[in-house]
Amino acid sequence: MAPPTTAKDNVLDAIVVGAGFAGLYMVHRLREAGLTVRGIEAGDGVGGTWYWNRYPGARCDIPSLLYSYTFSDDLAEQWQWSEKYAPQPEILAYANHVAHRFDLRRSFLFGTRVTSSHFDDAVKRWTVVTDRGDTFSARQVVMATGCLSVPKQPDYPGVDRFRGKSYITGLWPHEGVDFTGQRVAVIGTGSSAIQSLPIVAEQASALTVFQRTPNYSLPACNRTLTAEDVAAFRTAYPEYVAMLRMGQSFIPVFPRDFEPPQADLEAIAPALWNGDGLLSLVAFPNLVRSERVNAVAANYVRDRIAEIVDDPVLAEKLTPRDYPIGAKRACVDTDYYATFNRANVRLVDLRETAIVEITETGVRTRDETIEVDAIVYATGFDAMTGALSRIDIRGRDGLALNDVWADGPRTYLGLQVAGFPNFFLITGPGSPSVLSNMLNSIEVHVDWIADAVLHLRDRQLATIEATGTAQDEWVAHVNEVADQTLFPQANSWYIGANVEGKPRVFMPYVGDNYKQRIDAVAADNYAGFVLSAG
Ligand code: NA7
Repeated sequence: MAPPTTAKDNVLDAIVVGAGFAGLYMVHRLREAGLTVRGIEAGDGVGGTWYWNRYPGARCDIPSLLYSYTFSDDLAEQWQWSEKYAPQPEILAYANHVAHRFDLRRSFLFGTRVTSSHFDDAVKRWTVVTDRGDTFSARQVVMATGCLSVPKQPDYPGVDRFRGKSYITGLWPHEGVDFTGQRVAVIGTGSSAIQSLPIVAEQASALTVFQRTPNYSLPACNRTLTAEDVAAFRTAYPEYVAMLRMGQSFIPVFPRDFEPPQADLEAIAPALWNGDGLLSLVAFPNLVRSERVNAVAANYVRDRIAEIVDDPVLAEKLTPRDYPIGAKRACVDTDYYATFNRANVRLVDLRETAIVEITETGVRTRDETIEVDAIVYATGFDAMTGALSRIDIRGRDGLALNDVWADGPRTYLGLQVAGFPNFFLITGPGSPSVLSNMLNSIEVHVDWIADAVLHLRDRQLATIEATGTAQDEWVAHVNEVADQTLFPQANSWYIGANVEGKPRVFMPYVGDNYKQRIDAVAADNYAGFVLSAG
């Protein structure tokens, strides 16, 4: 580990935690504005979730042309995606390209974790400490720590006893893994498992999949991007960016109270199978608000599973029945359901049995022991709050963020927490975040935060801090709009249900016109925030 930085470098305008897409752009914006900024990143390189999630088949579930920054026309012009849904190595290469192009690496400390961040009211500055002994003093702290950056650690009895190889999808070895000829267990059937299983199944001699909840997955219909695809996107690009800047979606979305007759819905449903993936769900009229509409889409997917999977009993086990489609993040796959037709693939339904322990040689359920050479834990993340809860964050008067959030995260606009001046979240709870195109939401937040910081600087103000009242009202609004949807009906990571003991609170914001709202707040002299001269 490198020695701590020297004291002369350590008094800064801003600290940015994380070098994923959010941290990279945040550092760029603040540095361009002439601020002194230090980024701190636990990994040894940029890319965030795309640095860690190197499991086979990892790729984005939003089309690559849209899963791209829009802040630089030159960047958009130069970068060429090869596939409709880019694979992880290419997305990581994109992050590296951005870091190189804007010379961002020199502002980051890599291989370094922030352990604490405390606000000192006397000097209106944050003291940020890292695991290698650095101490920084910063006016602003921006947490670009990601929504899916803390993988759940397997906690079955006996996990450490296993003599084969164990892997966590979110912490995949950089050198890759070859499962050829091995007996492999994969635990979990979320997006990471659904993307990786078809590839693991081709290599393994035997693959056993442990499923707790069946998932809705839509076919990616992934393919190489053609010159025509790229040209069409370039033609539409100015309009696309103009819509984003106005806070509108480029994806055609029906008005929320638009409920076509049953026959029309059934005519729309096949669009779920055309490769638009999550965009086809977003475009489905009133999908997350109407049980009747949702049932049409869900039944369409259920029928496709029955068609694809040869064994009807197995097909039924793979079919989600007890939660609405889209209420838990749907997946986008290549040959996921068909993989279960292979002779070397077996499903263990954890609704019929349970994993009792991991033994030295395999996985023991209530009914049998399945001997394996390798276990892949594809069991998800402590989402949205996990990275923040692992840092000792204290605001005014020593107030601990973990105490404030003991019953679930509370923010104003997803951007700030009352009692934590000059402390910002990017794509935090209470913002659209994981229910939007993350690259777009990151840009919206980074621009808003950068503008707020520059607003303070230009007026020689010391702090910006959300008021408790504004925060209470926002939290009530976030809950109210979530309660008008079907989202609370699923035990998803959106609601913290996948982590034992985590408060059950719906975290993303599902209301309309989010960007217009936060822009209006800024235009109204940061209504709901207190700006102080210090
Ligand atoms: P997810 O979507 O949280 O999936 C995790 C899977 O692991 C899911 O099927 C879980 O079942 C299952 N799980 C979690 N804990 C256990 C235990 N203890 N035993 C058995 N099964 C378990 O994470 P992913 O990494 O796949 O995807 C995360 C996001 O990355 C994804 O949504 C995309 O945005 C990209 P459950 O459904 O909780 O019953």
